[in-house]
Amino acid sequence: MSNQPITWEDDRQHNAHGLRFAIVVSRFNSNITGPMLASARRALDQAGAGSVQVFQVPGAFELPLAAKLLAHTHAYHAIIALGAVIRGETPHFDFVAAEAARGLQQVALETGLPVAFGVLTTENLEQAEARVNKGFDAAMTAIEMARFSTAVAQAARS
Ligand code: INI
Repeated sequence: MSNQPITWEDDRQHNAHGLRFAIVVSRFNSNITGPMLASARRALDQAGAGSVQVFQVPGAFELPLAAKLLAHTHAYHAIIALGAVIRGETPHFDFVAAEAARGLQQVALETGLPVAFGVLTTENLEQAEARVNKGFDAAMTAIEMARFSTAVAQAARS
């Protein structure tokens, strides 16, 4: 048996031309979510996104409902949810973080619309500050999954 590592073509494409995105961002910890929003916008701009609309909600707990309402408009190819939940600052960290993650995944699975999980969950502010680029990563994931979704629809038609 060969000891060669398994290799494959990396066929991710981060071309967002013609694709429409909604970003929903929480105001809680806006010193973190503001830079996350900027980094997500940078990724979408660089990829040539067709349109980007930004919506604000109070906190990470509200992200799933906002994502669901946006999904039901059928106006977007993907949604990017941005938030920051910092353990040091809240006794209900676990509830807020878990419900944001569970709720956003539920929206994606129930509606079939890609929802990128750009919610930082950190022990303290310093860790959050070091990871604001997660907004960029979430936007890249949204682009890749939006393209995946349109590719599946095309394949089904051919
Ligand atoms: N919301 C956050 O986005 N991050 C937090 O760290 C946080 N803390 O610390 O509690 C937080 N709480 C608010 C929550 O998301 C809701 O807005 C609130 O409970 C009202 O539903």
